[in-house]
Amino acid sequence: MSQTTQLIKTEIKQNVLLVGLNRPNKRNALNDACIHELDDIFNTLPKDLKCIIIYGEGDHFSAGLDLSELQERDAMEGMLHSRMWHKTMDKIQYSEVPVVVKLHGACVGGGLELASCAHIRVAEKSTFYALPEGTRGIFVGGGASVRLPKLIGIDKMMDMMLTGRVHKAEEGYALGFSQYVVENGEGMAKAMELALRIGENAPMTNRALTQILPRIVDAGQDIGMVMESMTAAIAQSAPEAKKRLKDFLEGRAKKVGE
Ligand code: 1HE
Repeated sequence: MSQTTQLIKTEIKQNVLLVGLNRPNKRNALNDACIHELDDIFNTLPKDLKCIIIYGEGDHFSAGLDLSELQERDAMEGMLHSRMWHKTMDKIQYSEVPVVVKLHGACVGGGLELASCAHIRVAEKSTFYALPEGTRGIFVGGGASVRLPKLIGIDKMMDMMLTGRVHKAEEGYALGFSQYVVENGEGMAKAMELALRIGENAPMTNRALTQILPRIVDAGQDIGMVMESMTAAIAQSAPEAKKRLKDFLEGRAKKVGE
């Protein structure tokens, strides 16, 4: 499967869905139509998919919200617009299969909000992170208030919003923006390597990670522990888990680190 609309490219390679933001001349600024297309893609994921990689065409991952669409909205429209982003970003965060995002160039504003929904972030050294909302006189609306402090801490987000501070890739890696940082031009190969590795996991484990772990974290200790026990019990009762455990005990499975 390979499809290019004006705004988003999709292609499947080895059961990995590649989703390319495709407005390079607008630095992959995300207009409403882009968000609707992303929403459609996550509503209709093909069967047997192992992983998803989101990336940006051109020199940047994404310049964030398409600011040209912001000018005419009243308060209610602004609220609905933000909630529309939330709905789509939630679908990405709680996706049936894990999402890897490959970053390069600008990963700012709504682009960073999109990247924050992914489960693995691979940043090329050209990547830079910023929240220009602070200096544009607006506020984040795509979920950054909730997701970003979990990655980098509220104080780092506060600094970015208040002072316009920009973090480069390697510093961003140390701060928690990405789990991987690679040389320019090597991000897609790394993302694919990770996607294929992720795809070897039992689907139940991957679902537990994308759909349950973030909710356990949000639930608080008491409820979270019960949710963990239930998830552990369900996961280990699956035939796939029993087979994998048997394979290990009989010397057929990889050891840790192999
Ligand atoms: C855009 C946008 C955009 C570029 N909306 N059109 N985000 C920002 O505040 C970031 C704004 N963008 C930039 O700071 C720069 O464009 C970049 C640093 C990302 C890249 O710079 P550069 O020199 O490569 O590109 P450029 O010349 O600035 O932009 C090329 C074109 O893209 C130009 O249009 P053109 O018709 O004159 O060619 C720009 O106007 C256009 N463009 N970024 C619309 N963002 C859910 S709430 C989220 C809230 C936010 O995300 S706020 C943060 C918005």
